[in-house]
Amino acid sequence: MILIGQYDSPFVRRVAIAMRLYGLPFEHRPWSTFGDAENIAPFNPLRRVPTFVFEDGEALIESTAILDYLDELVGPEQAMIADSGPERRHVLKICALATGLADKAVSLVYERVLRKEQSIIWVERCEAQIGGVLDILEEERAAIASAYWFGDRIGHADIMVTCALRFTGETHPALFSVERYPALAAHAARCEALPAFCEIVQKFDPPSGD
Ligand SMILES: N[C@@H](CCC(=O)N[C@@H](CS)C(=O)NCC(=O)O)C(=O)O
Repeated sequence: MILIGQYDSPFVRRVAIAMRLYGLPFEHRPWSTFGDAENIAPFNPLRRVPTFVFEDGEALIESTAILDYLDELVGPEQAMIADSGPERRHVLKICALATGLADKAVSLVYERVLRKEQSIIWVERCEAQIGGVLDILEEERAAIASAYWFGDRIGHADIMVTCALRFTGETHPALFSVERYPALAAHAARCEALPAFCEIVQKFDPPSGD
C-alpha cells in the first residue's frame, strides 16, 4: 500500500497515524500537491492528497474513504470507530467538524499565498466557520472526563481533531490559542505526545504563489 502526500497535510497525517496505530506497513511518497502535481495526476486526477494506492494500481481518495477501507481491513475489534449505531454517528460528526475545520484553514492558506488580493468576504467567512467549530468542539471536549473523546481508547475523532488543531494553530496562530480553547489544547497535547504522532509530523510548508 502506498500513501501519497506530505505529513503537513492534516488529512494525510490522520491516515498515516491510523495506519501506524493499526500496525499496517505502507510505502510513503511525500509528494507535494503543487510541486509534484504531475506525479499525483495518474493516480488522482484531482491532484489532491491523501491518495492511497493499492498493489494493483487502484487508488482511493478522500481520507474518510481511506479510513473506511482500513477499518474494514483490520476488522471491528481493532477499528477505531464503532461498527454502527449512535456512537458511530457521533464519531463521524466530530470527524466531519474537524475535517471541515481543516478544510477552512487550508482555504485560508491558499487565499493568503495564492492570491494577490484576498477576498475579505471569503476570509471573514472562513474565520467565522473556524471559530464556530472550535467553540463547539471546546464545549463538547470540556464536558468529557475520559482520556479520549469516546473513552479510554484512541479513535478517529481524536486523531482528526488533533491533526486539524495542529494545522490551524501553525497556519493561523491568531485563531487558536491555549487560553481560549484549553480543553482542546489539552486534548491535542495528550495525543501529540504519543509515539505515532511524534513520528508522523511535518512543519507546514506553504505552496508558493509564483
Ligand atoms: N476532503 C479531503 C481533503 C484533502 C485536501 O484538502 N488535501 C489538500 C492538502 S491539505 C490538497 O490536496 N490540496 C490541493 C487541492 O485541493 O488542489 C480529504 O479528507 O482527503
